[in-house]
Amino acid sequence: MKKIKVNKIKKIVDLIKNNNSFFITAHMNLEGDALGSELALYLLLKKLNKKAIIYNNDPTPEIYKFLPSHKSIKNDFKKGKFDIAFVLDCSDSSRAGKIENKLSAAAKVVNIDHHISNTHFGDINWVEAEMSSASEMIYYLVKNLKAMDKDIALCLYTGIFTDSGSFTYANTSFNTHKVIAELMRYDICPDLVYKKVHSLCVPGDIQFIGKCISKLKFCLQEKICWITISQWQEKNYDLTEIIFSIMRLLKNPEVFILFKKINKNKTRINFRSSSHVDVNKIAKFFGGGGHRRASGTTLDQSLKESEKKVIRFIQRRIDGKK
Ligand SMILES: [Mn+2]
Repeated sequence: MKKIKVNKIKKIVDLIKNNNSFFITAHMNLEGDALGSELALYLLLKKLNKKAIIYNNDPTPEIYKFLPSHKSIKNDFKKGKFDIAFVLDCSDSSRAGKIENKLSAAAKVVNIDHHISNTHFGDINWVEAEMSSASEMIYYLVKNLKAMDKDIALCLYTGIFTDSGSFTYANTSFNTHKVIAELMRYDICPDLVYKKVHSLCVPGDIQFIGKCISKLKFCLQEKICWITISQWQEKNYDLTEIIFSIMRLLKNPEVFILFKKINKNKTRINFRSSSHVDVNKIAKFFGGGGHRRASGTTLDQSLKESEKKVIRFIQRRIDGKK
């Protein structure tokens, strides 16, 4: 287990103490960790009587509208100067979408992230690739500033819960559970968070998932398992994770892949690894990135071409390791 970078925490705590105006952003396609870490940091800064504002590229998905202070999040960037810009859960500043151009409105950019592919784009970069989530990292700032309360705890719990796959992914550590235990002191209802985040499907969704699952393909003695989806339905919640969670029930696969047709010449690809295969490297080869166990990329190619290229590459890579 790697040690937490205490010197970075101290540095950022000092920056918070010694500055006054902050803006916070996270990656496009908001999910639990992006929103949980943003809102927890926002509530922390407000509690310390600082000026703080959250600017996001995308609107907040309906399912996360149970998080405290979500209404304070803005999508239209108002002109202004800030002391600090916090960029959370972004491996690269471009992941912040249109907000990337606004980072120059701040004197300093602080990059707080847990993606192994992080490009260290900030003036200060606190990157912990071993941590479950950006929310787990923000916990240490809150703890250091002795500001934990019920609302902050709910934001952090939700971020850690979602990014660790309900504490089942390999990024769930001893420390993750220690942090969760601390957060549980603040009246968290795990059953309610689970329901808000996971119990979301309507009957049509289950039928769609069933159709996807019926198209499972395999190669290399079932070590690689994938699905190509030509009619992808973007939902307010993450069907990708639901489909992966079903694929994960399989015993043999080491790599799971979803190919989703965005349009004729655009395919979104998500990778998951169940063991030693580093899917960050695979995604990187195809111009994307992420984590060792979870990554993704988008190719400017048809669904069929993308499938052929990626599967051939992985076959070679995994076979080559033997
Ligand atoms: Mn994250």
